[in-house]
Amino acid sequence: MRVAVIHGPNLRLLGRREPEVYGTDTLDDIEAAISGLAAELGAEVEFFQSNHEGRILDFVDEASGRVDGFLINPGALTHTSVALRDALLGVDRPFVEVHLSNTAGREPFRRHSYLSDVAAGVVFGFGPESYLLGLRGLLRALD
Ligand code: CA2
Repeated sequence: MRVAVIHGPNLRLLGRREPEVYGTDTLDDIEAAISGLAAELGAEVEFFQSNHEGRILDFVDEASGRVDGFLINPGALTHTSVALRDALLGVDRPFVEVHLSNTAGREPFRRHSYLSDVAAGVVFGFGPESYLLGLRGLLRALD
């Protein structure tokens, strides 16, 4: 199985700003943990991060030809992007939505996701572990 892991806007700031909300791990730390788990589970992973919505939409389309599914932390696009929802629905590959923070317990505008109802699953609130739980769930769904 091959999975593309997508990080949305501003996630490159992880570990450098707002550690009280997002923890102290950097994106590189998180990607190393994902790679380790993927190897253990016999899966291949590739990573993509962009601060640009259109680039993420293009990546979803382009990567869909070579991956079986997506693990995505859409960042703030979660709460704003019908375009990302349409892109993920359009490629006919399952995706799991993950968040570091417990979005249900934060500001009201973070409580709605344009993706959750069409995701194979959603994991939020466990910090970097959300990605690892999400990867396990996605691989199980793909099995
Ligand atoms: O909890 C998550 O993983 C979020 O997807 C993170 C997004 C936020 O907009 C979502 O509501 C929940 C923010 C990503 C930006 O990450 C930063 C990291 C450090 C400092 C500032 C932003």
